This record gives sequence, C-alpha cells and structure tokens, in this order.
Amino acid sequence: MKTKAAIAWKAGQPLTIEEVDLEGPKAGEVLVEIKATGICHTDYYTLSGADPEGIFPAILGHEGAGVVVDVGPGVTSLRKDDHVIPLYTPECRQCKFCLSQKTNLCQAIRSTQGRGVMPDGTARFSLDGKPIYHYMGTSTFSNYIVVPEIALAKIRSDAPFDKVCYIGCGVTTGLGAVIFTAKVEPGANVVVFGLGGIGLNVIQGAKMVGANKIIGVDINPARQEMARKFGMTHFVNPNEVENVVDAIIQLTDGGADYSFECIGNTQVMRQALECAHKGWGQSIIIGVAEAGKEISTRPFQLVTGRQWKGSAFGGARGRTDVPKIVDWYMDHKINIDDLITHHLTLDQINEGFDLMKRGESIRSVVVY
Ligand code: NAD
Ligand code: DAO
Ligand code: ZN
Repeated sequence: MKTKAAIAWKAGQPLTIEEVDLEGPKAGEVLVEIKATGICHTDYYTLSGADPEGIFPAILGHEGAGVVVDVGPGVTSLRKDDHVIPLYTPECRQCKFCLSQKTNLCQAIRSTQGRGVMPDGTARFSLDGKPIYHYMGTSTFSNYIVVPEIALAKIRSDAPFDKVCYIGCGVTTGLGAVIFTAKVEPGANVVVFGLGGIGLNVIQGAKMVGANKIIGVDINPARQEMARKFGMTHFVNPNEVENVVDAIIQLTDGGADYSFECIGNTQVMRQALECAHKGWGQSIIIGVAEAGKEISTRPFQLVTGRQWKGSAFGGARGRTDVPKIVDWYMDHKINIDDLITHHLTLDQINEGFDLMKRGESIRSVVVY
C-alpha cells in the first residue's frame, strides 16, 4: 500500500512529505493507521545529526496513537479496530530483561530496531524501490506503520488520539521517572532541570505523589507560568543566580531528595547530582546528551551518599503501564491538554520543529 509520510533524508535538512510504499504486516506484526503524533525533542536530536544511532533516510516520530488496520499471522493480543499506542520500548514479557522485573528495557527486538529495520532485518517502507528506514521502531511521522505486536499498547477506545499520543513518550517519561524510577515519596523535595515537554511532566508527577517543594530550573523565564500551573512551587533561573547548586541547597535545607535532568546537557547533569542531599539524594538523568559527551563529578559526591541514576521511557513497561496512564488522563488525574500548545497537519511538520527550537511550543501534535 501507499502511505503519506515525512522523510528525513539527511541530518540537518527539513523533512519532505512523500507518498511511500509500505509492505503489509508479516508474522507477529501489525499494520496501524496513525491518527496523531507528537513532535519530541528526541526527533530533533536525531534530525540534527547529534544522535550516534541516527540512520538516514528514515521516517522519524515516536509519540503516536492510532488504530489497528490489519494483523499478520500469529498475532494474538490485538485485532482490527483496536486503539493502540506504539512503543519505542517494547514489552515482550519473555526476554531476560522483561523477566528480571528490574528494568523496562526489553531487548527482544533491540538490535534490529537500532538498525532501523523490522525483526526480520528488512524495512517495510520504500520509495522508488529503495528502503526508507524505521525510527525507534515506530516512525509515527507516517500515516500508516507496521510494528511488532510486542511494541503496541492496547488502549481504551474513547481516549482522544490527539492528546494520548503524548503518552507514547513525554507524559510517560516524565511521570514514570518520578513514579517508577525514583519512586518519589510524599513530602520529598524535588528539583527539575529543564521545563519542557518532559520536565513539566516530571513536575506533574511530583505533585501527583505529594512532593513538598517542587523547584523548577530553566533559562527560559516564559516556562515559569506553565510550570506553576502544573505544581512547581519555586523557580530558579540559572542566569539570575550566582550559583544554581548553592541556590537549590539553600532552598531545600541541604539539598534535594530527588533531582531530574530533563535537558540533555552534561554540565547541568553535574549540577543536578551536586544539588542532591548528602547521604540519600538521588539524581535521575532523563535528557539525552549529544554523541561523545561524558558526565563527570568528584567521586566523593557518591561516596557521601548521592546516587546517580538514569531513566528511559520513565521506567514504564509499555504494554502494562501505558493503558493505565491513559486511564489517569481520562479520569482527570493528569493534565495533558494544556501541554499541547500547537496542532499541525503533516504538511506543517517542519514548523513544529521550528516552534520547538524557538522555545515557543511545549508539544506540537500532528493530526493526520
Ligand atoms: P524541550 O526542548 O521541550 O525542553 C528543554 C528545556 O530545557 C527547555 O525549556 C529549555 O529552555 C531548558 N534548558 C535548556 N538549556 C538549559 C540550561 N542550561 N539550564 C536550564 N534549562 C535549560 O525538550 P524535551 O522534549 O522536554 O526533552 C528534554 C530531554 O529529554 C531531551 O534531551 C530529550 O531527548 C530527552 N528525552 C529523554 C527520554 C528518556 O526516555 N530518557 C524520553 C524523551 C525525551
Ligand atoms: O535497550 O539499549 C536499549 C535502548 C532503549 C532505548 C531507550 C531510549 C530512551 C531514551 C531516548 C529518548 C526517547 C524518546
Ligand atoms: Zn522483553
């Protein structure tokens, strides 16, 4: 079949909209019509050329929601018309990683996903007979996609696609980092570095679990208003204080119980670790740094009890946790609507990247 998609031909170049060929689902695969997709900073990271795993030409996008159109042989958990969210972190429930119950990093299809192909080693997308590669196993900047069954979360059918697509990455990453990775407890003091599409969801998660002080840090003062709406109690602009770490240590009587880096800046990762409380403070890295960057601190920071951790997709097990997060949204326990600042058509997708680069959007959502 044909599908309309935005193609990333080369790092640093705008996407172009094309009609591409899409092969149908093979064994264990599912054809999905994507109804809406968010544009995340990680799509920009790959498009910019900073991603060491970036492959071109590819169809980017990993924050979608849609409807099952057809299933391949052997698919048992999904059928036509089911509503789904594609998962860049699948959940096979059979690999060593899934069975460990210690991580959400299912490895069942990791090697082929990282090479931009399906588990049989080939791409389903092509143009003029040449392969166009998949991205993060999802490629939601295409109206139709083929994905393995283990990389789809089945969700309730009354949830609006243009809102719950954000649960495919940003919402789950932010809330999950608080709830599943850090397990923040009521009364804890929390610091969030970077108040974008991820950081605001960390703030919302911290409020949800009953954190005490929720301190937001951002160089963009315009982020303050939205962050307060989501539960931020204090704001620090690094350009307005002499030393961010000292400012946070003062505000928290010795340091944060939990800090979250939601930018991808290795200098800020160090600040986030060093503002954590001596003896027990945990710092969670969410931001994805440029290829080749390294983190550093004095080892004594760890000897004296601070812990450095990371979180991918919020530590969420997609097929298990994503449907629950959709329920939280439908039950008004979380706010997604106010974070979606722009709705676009696929033809306007490059505008979505421009809005992000200028710091004018939180989330732009493309509606097909
Ligand atoms: P975003 O661009 O929407 O937000 C980043 C925010 O950081 C902006 O508000 C910006 O003003 C602020 N900022 C930039 N430099 C700063 C500095 N030096 N000090 C303080 N604030 C600063 O990005 P996003 O969509 O929220 O994504 C944030 C990061 O999370 C990216 O690196 C993205 O790739 C990563 N990410 C990780 C995961 C994961 O699973 N770990 C998932 C999705 C995204
Ligand atoms: O299992 O080795 C692995 C990689 C899993 C990918 C996790 C990606 C999380 C960070 C990228 C940001 C996603 C939008
Ligand atoms: Zn697995």
